[in-house]
Amino acid sequence: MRFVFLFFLISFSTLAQKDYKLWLQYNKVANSSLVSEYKNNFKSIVVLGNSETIKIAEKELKTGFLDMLGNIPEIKSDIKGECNLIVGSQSNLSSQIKTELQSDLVKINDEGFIIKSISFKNKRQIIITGKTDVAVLYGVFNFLKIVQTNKSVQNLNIADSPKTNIRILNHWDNLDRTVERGYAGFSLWNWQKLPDFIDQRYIDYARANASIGINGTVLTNVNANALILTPQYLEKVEALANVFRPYGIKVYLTARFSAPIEIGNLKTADPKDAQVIQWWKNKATEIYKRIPDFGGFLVKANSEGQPGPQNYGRNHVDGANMLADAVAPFSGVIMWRAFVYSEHDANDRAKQAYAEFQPYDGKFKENVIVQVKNGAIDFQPREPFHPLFGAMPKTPLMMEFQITQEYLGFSTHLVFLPKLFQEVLESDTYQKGKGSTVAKVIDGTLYQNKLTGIAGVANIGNDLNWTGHPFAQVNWYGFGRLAWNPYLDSEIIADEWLRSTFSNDENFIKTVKNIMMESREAVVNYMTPLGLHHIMDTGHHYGPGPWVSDLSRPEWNPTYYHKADKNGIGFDRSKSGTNAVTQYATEVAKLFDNLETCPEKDFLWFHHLSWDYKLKNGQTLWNGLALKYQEGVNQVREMQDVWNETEKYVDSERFNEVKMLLEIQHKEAKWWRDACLLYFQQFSGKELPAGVEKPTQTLEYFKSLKFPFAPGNG
Ligand code: GCW
Repeated sequence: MRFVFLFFLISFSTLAQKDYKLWLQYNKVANSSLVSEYKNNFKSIVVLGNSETIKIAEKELKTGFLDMLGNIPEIKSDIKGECNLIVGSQSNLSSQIKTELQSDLVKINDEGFIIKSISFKNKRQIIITGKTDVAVLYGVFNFLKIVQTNKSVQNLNIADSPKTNIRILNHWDNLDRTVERGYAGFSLWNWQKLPDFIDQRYIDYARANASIGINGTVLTNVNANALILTPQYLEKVEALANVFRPYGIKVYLTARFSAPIEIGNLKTADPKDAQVIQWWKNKATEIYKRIPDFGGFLVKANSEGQPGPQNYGRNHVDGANMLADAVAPFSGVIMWRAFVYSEHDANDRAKQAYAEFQPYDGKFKENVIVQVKNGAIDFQPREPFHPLFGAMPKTPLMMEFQITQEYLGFSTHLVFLPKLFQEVLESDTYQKGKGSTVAKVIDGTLYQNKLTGIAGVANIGNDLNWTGHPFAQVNWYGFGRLAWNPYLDSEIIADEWLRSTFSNDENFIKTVKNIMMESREAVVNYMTPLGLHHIMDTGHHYGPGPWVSDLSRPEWNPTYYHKADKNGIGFDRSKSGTNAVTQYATEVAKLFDNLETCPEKDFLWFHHLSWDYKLKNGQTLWNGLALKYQEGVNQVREMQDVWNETEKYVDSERFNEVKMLLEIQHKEAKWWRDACLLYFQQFSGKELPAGVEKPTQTLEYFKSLKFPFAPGNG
């Protein structure tokens, strides 16, 4: 009977679609000496405590050991015998073990964990502990990762705590299950079947997030619908919150600023109106009654047509603080977005968020955190860091990254985003002298902020593989890892993800890691090299559209951003242009302002340069630009060549998926190169340099392409 059961379990787990299992594949450990090392080090597991979270941790260990080592060690509730793996929160540990761990326990915060080999009463033990049960769960996932990545467990000594408080996914999911800028199917949240039907996916989603330390999720789109705040929907939100809670994940919602009018029958949503204030207080009370650990609200106000306090002559501070008061009694937070720009403002769009928000420094309530996109425009393949970072010392700022690839090839291009995230986090704002990196702003160490956070716009949908592209999974994974530790090297992320998702074979790791690390530069090269930005086709942002110039709002037109003309190309944000550079600290402003010191990768972001401008490598700007486009295409070819050699390491399903996707990426990289170069050539009037391939089509052809049903565009 037992045999039959085991057989069923094993065959089920091999049959289950590999893609679906994300980085939790728990492949069998191939190296036999490692297998015996593991088995000798934990002959039995002692699980202390019996909360739902601890039960999840125990189940995870069983699944992990069964899949990776072929059997489940004995599970016990006491510490007799040798070589135990002891799993439980600090409060459940014996006082002797606590004394043994004293120096580690003082190091960790409430979500931090300890994984440590100790010799206790002459017995070898491995302890996984933390101050809370969720911390223990994090410890368990991290312990399993050690086995997944085939590392030794002989002398474990890890004490690791998350460096930010709010590590959160932002789902731009609509109530009709479409996902704004989503390229992986429909929303996971099946509102029609909730609250009674709990899809297994909700549990698997929570498990995947917990495994990387994500502790919050905003279920709904920032372009919000007030209906989510009605009892009919709150009941469904409550059901999701109940599923996520034992995994340490809090639920948040987007608050539509005009909700008091739309669902509250009030005449106004003025944040200074007594009835409006009361309405939000009542709403918060109602929500917290259902969901006592509700996280709070994320708000997009007075941005791209969303309602907000300015509709009533008030400002962002008035709006944010009014909501902050409503959730404060319940320890809720307000994440107020700084993504604002206006068609009535003739100012350079890149300057508007700073101009509007910086003067509000110190004016927000304690439980407000301002959410700032990584760059001043909008999630481009490359943007210099947002000038607000470091510029609001008295206001907690949280990072907003975009995991979904709105501007980076949807879910058909392999682009390893942790490399982009790292570049931003490492940028030095110089706001408190050298070393004032964005990471230090975000984790609160630069200005000693208590409230800290990182948000990632999710790339998750109901596609079988969650993210549309098998390699887009690493962007979710990497986001979580960097939210936990914004100082992590992206190469480590690539390495551990490859091992836990595909294979530990060194030949596979080495070459595939290389192409991942290069993939971000590749997409910059074939889309927007040398600081170009926002030249995607309009609305859906699919493919190139540098020629678009007829949209009602000036800053929606690609021509606004590249400003190509007979004299040259690029947006002059230097002192002789819009002077956006002065929004940065003096050192940084100088660096960007001066062509001698401005990094070439940011040239056309900050400068309008002549086609004959000489680049550092001696090429003219025109030739250099053309060669960059070609280089991007070549890099995709290299990615294809490398991938084609991996067949022996990868299951055929994922091998073929990635192969087909890389073919699409190659086709589209050429499309980008040809369309952009043909278009810019009209202004430069110059031939393509040697080494750049002939265009595959005419400019007219590229301009004629229309995509009325491109995904993610509502
Ligand atoms: O990136 C742009 C997108 C919009 C999005 C907006 C925002 C949710 O094109 O789809 O709206 O930014 O971040 O608010």
